[in-house]
Amino acid sequence: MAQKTKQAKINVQDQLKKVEEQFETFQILNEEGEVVNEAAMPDLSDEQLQELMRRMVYTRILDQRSISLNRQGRLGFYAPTAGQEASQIASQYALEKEDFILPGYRDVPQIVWHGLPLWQAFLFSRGHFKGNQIPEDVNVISPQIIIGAQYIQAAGVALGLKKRGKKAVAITYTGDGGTSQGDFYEGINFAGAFKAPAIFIVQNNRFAISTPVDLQSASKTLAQKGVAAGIPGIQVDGMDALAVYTAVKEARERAINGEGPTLIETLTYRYGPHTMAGDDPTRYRTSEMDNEWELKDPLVRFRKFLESKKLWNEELENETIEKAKDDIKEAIKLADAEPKQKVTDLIEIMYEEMPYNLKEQYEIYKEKESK
Ligand SMILES: Cc1ncc(C[n+]2csc(CCOP(=O)(O)OP(=O)(O)O)c2C)c(N)n1
Ligand SMILES: [Mg+2]
Repeated sequence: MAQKTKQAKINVQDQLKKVEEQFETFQILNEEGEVVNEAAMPDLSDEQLQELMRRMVYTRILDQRSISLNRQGRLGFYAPTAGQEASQIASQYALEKEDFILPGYRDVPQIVWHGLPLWQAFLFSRGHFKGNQIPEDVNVISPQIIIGAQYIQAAGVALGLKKRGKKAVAITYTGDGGTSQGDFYEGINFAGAFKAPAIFIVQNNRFAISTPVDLQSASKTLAQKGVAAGIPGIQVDGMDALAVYTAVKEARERAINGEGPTLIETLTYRYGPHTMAGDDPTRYRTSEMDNEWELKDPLVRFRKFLESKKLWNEELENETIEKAKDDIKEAIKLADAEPKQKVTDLIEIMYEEMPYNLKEQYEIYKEKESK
């Protein structure tokens, strides 16, 4: 005989529902490029709006060229970015040069726009150590491959900035899958406890390789994971450059005013495969889903918005495309001109003073490489 469920004394369903309802998606531009939230419009000049568009178009070309260079065997590791431009480029655009970026493997565009020369980004892709020798005045670290690890590092960098009295933030990125990692929770919790000036971005592109986000977590939104750390969590339309920009800009202001970190979930989509190492998205995504997301495209939407203000046209678009292609050609030439890395290079750059066991190996390799 089935047991009768006892009347619960605590309404847990209601409690959870109330929390979930707090996380509405923040949007400024709809899919048609129309302003649907005038009050939230960021304070950007016409030139700044054009620059944001220019960077997104440029980055789309960089993605297309990187994919083809990878297929030609001229690049190594590459994680495609098309579809995620608003989430990536508009979030970086809200930063200042003194802010630190701690990227994941898909976040190469943000560090390039923050100042990493493109030829070095190409060398990073090839696994060449010169790709990780970030110029002194560029506040970025190398892209992290270990999912979520950069969240902890960002909390530390942010605390360091605070202790030194800097008016700057540390921003880091992970994916929807990354929010299942222990490092994710440790990072946001630590930053929350110390009111560290950090911005934690979760680029929710719906999949962790082939695992859909609703199998990844029972959490209705990923933004609400901030609640447990006592920090604000915001869900943003990640295909809307103006919404992403505004959310990050405000998070930055709160952070440098001593109000602590923010978690920002950007709802986005990667059009391409997970990486260029053999992933086939048709095995886990339907073409209906792809089409639905392509209608939300961040470039199409922002282009419509700018065209309605007479701030964008075909000529500007083509100029940007040509500039991107020229820069990429030049950068790949520079990357090719870099001498092939040797084992002795790796030993030389590792320690200020070489330990004795490495010295022995160094001599062996020096001898081998001289032949
Ligand atoms: C700690 C760790 N576990 C597993 C992997 C293998 N791995 C690489 S990417 C990935 C999926 C990540 O998905 P998500 O966080 O959603 O980011 P996305 O690739 O979609 O941008 C996994 C499991 C890894 N790199 N690090
Ligand atoms: Mg993902």
